[in-house]
Amino acid sequence: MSQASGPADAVVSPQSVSTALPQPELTTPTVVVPVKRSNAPPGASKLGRGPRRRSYCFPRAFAWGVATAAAQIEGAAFEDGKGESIWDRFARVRKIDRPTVACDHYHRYRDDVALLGRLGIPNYRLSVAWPRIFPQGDGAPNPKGLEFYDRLIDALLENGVTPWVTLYHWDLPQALEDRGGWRVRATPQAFGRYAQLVVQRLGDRVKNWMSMNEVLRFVPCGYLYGCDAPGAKESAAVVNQIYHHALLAHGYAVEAVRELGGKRSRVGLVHNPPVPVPVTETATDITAARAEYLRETEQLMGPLYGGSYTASFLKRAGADAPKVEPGDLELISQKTDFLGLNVYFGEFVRRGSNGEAERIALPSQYPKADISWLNIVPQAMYWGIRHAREVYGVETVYITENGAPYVDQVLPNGEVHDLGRREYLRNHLISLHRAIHEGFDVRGYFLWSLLDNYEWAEGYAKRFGMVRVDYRTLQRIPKLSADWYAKVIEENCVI
Ligand code: PNW
Repeated sequence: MSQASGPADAVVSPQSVSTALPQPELTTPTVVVPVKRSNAPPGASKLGRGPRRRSYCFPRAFAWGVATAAAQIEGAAFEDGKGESIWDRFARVRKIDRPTVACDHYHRYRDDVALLGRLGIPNYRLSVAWPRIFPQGDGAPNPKGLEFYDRLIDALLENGVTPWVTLYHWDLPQALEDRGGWRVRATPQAFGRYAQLVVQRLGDRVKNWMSMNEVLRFVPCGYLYGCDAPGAKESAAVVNQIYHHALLAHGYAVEAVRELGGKRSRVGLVHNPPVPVPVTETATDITAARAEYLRETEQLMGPLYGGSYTASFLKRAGADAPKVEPGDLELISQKTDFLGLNVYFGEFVRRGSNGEAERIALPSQYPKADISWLNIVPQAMYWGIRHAREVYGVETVYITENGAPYVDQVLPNGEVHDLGRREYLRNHLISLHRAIHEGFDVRGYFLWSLLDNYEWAEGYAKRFGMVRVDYRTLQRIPKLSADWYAKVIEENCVI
């Protein structure tokens, strides 16, 4: 099947699927140097104008940016009235690194925003800390919390940086966890009230909203395996109900943006589907990869894009299926403006001898970044975008996170030559370019992350930043990848 044709075999009926993919206008390469016959390499004359010097240029309006999250950079965990979050509690109880100071962005935000401006980063994805706004999760808001985000947004705009705001990036107020957390419907309802207040307060300056970050990570890790906050290990029935509540929270956020965000405001979910990459790009392996993608994502994407839980999910869940109240699925499946995709790695899939999808285990020497789960599979960028379109009819996509941790060395001259990260990013951008070139509607890319930061249960040991943070002095040092990325943005091409 040609990639440019419609999702003929979409499995879940999507919101509205046009048959032809839009063809974005790619900017013409800025440097096209005709090769003179005299010094041309053998055979070059057959290429007409000579070799193109720029192969990977992006659409004119493409939104380049970097991403962070409140709990990972802000610190000031108990200042100016902020309430305790489940991460403050979890880290203390587990005796692991705590987010109490992190990058001290709460006090250094002006410098960090000025750095964004200096590097020429036009878009910045941040999150609002719910416990800063509602220290008890609900009830009376904290004026000082709101004032902080006022100042931050104003500073971004003054520096020519467009803010993109995530409403929930995992820092649930501990007070709500104590009352049942995501297990109870009261939490998505409280989230709805929080979303309304934030959209009302910042909506005059913020037009790009993201509801929830990575439901597929915080639910299983926080409530099934216990590896992330709040560290619970619940039954399948409770976990399925939690997924449903997270979807409801997304729905309330969409409603808040539609009602209070003003005309030009846009909203989407940030999703982290596993990405099955077909071992060969043949119809059989692609079909297998797609089947695997559907199985791994239908619990969320069925309700979001099809307005119902799929029959195959309900069959698998059996008696553990979530309880759904009238109106829930309408709230959840409201049309959004884009889907955010966080892409870090992929898994290889082929059609097995029994005709079913088969995952191929990676050999021990397969390349990895400096964290157990990050196998380097740049093709995941392309396939993550293509599967979303072909399986669920997703039209507009932003890459809301992509990046990798490496052990960085500060050289005697103070520089950090993080070429591992640079190659990772560069190869993923080339794969992203392929998707755009084939006509998929990808409008932007956010590098994870601006700064080295608090990598959740992994603490400060894992560095994802394009800017190094010295956790002793809190000094920031842009790495080679930051300078490189700034030039990519300036040229609008992979360089
Ligand atoms: C995302 N995995 O988390 C989050 O959105 C960020 O807050 C985080 O810092 C970043 O990616 C890097 O980890 C993930 O195990 C955590 O596959 C774990 C996984 C994926 C994403």
